[in-house]
Amino acid sequence: MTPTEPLVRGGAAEQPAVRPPLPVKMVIAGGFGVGKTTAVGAISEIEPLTTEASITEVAAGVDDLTHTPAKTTTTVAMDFGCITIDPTLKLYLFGTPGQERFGFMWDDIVEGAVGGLVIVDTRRLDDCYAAVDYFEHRCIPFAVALNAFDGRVEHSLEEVRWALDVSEHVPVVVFDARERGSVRDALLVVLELALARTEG
Ligand SMILES: Nc1nc2c(ncn2[C@@H]2O[C@H](COP(=O)(O)OP(=O)(O)OP(=O)(O)O)[C@@H](O)[C@H]2O)c(=O)[nH]1
Ligand SMILES: [Mg+2]
Repeated sequence: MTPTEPLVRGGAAEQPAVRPPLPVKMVIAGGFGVGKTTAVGAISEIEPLTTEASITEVAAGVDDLTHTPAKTTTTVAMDFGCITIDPTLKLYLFGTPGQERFGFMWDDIVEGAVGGLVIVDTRRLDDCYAAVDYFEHRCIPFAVALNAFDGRVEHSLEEVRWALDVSEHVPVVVFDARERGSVRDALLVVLELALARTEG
């Protein structure tokens, strides 16, 4: 066959295979009610799989709903969604449950992930320490995304960086968990980190 001859001669078997996009697992983590399920739902190209349970009166006494009074459900296992970044890469998103009592599931959810996005509500910084610690201790690349509830964040990026005591290599970005483009940009920051890790 000369170089100018087409690869396809009629038989399907002779057609060059089109590779499916590379599947990449990423975790959306953070404290209770910071917007993890919202973020997965905003970006997923499939109907996201959710495991929401109603917040009972008993749980409402345990979980702080002060800043999210409209919240009526909570994730009890995980969120799942996906987004094709380009023809070569597809992100599979796994959202963690936010409540501490479901922390035992995190290892299973994070297994095999290239990185994580830790969502933070700047009105309740304390709630995200556990998630930040989790990724730091396991040396999993992660970025911190400040969810701009009601369009604003309570502290500057530098103040949050200082309060969380994250290394200068950890990107801190502001985003809106309800906005598809905003979530996409935040995920791309994590992806870039993960790629740099594999190349480095
Ligand atoms: N105003 C505003 N509300 C938001 C934003 N993101 C999430 N919410 C609301 O905040 C509440 C919490 O969102 P969820 O997505 O359920 O939070 P979560 O982190 O998945 O919560 P758990 O799984 O229970 O830990 C919901 O009532 C959302 O509608 C945001 O960016 N701005
Ligand atoms: Mg949730």
